[in-house]
Amino acid sequence: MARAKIALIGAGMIGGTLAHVAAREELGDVILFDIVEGIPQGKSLDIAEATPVFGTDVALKGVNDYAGIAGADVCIVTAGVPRKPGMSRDDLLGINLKVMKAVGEGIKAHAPNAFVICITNPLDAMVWALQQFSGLPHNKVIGMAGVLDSARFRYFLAEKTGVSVEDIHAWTLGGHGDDMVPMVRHSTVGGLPLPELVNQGFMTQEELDGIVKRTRGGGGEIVALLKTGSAYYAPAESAIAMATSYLKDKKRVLPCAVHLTGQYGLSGLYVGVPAVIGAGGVERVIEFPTNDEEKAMFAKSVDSVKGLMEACKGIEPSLK
Ligand code: A3D
Repeated sequence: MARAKIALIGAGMIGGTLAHVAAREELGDVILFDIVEGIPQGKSLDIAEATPVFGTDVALKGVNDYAGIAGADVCIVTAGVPRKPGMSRDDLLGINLKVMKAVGEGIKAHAPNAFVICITNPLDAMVWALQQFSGLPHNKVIGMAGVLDSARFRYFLAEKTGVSVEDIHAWTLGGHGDDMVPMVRHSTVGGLPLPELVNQGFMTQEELDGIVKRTRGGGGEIVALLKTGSAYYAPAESAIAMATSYLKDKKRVLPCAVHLTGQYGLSGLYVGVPAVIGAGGVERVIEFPTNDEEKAMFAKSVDSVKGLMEACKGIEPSLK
């Protein structure tokens, strides 16, 4: 069988890391696309020269023309600009919406059968716009945020409890903003829900509250440290997990920004929820039962996403 073809739209910090990981894991041949000449070519040649050391047989190519992504099975979109200290994700909207238009049209023309994973911020609004600009079916266009936010949550819980990250399952839902919703009651360490961990003395309620707060601000914490941009290792690994679930039909349950059609009482927008990702793209949305407090937090987060969608419509009236 021919190797899968993975197109990475945007060859910056996340795009380059995606290419590195995809090649190292032998996920498929990699096409790196960017508007800047030389960067995708240089990064792909550098990684290709590492394949004899990895021992993986994949081809890598850098391109500046959308014709180069023709026939891609997966497109991962990081094109646009990242945050700098003092900026919110929402500050990126004006620039990145224009980028999504160009990217969506490029995918529509050259890779209409691809499974598309958007990473560009502000995530929930950009993936919603990208789906419309590309015209691809909703089940084939998703956003990466929840896997990353949940990984941060899991890491902080592992650090606090002294339990392996492998035995911690944690979930963040809602929009990818600082009002995201870490699902404390549905997250577990060794099968025990977090409130039970507090009962058993693994951590205090104050420590758990601190972890929830740190998870919400996890992106900003890295931006403040790096000063020149935002996180890229964990975001790239998160998108690779989503692409792998699709390409290998693993049907993993991953928190992703997906198009809702009535689940969680919402429709017509993209927001973070757990979803089964397999060969059919988004195969099913998992609905967590929510109590009043969780419903209120989710509603606040969704309101932020709706506000960004309205701002996008103001800039690009073709969006519905
Ligand atoms: P960066 O290293 O600046 O890479 C972006 C790349 O996009 C650059 O190489 C640009 O040349 C390229 N680019 C700009 N315009 C276009 C265009 N029209 N077509 C093709 N390429 C273009 O940024 P990064 O890789 O660090 O981050 C990329 C995006 O991911 C940003 O919007 C970040 O805010 C976002 N991000 C999202 C998360 C989530 O969890 C959702 C996490 C971290 C970063």
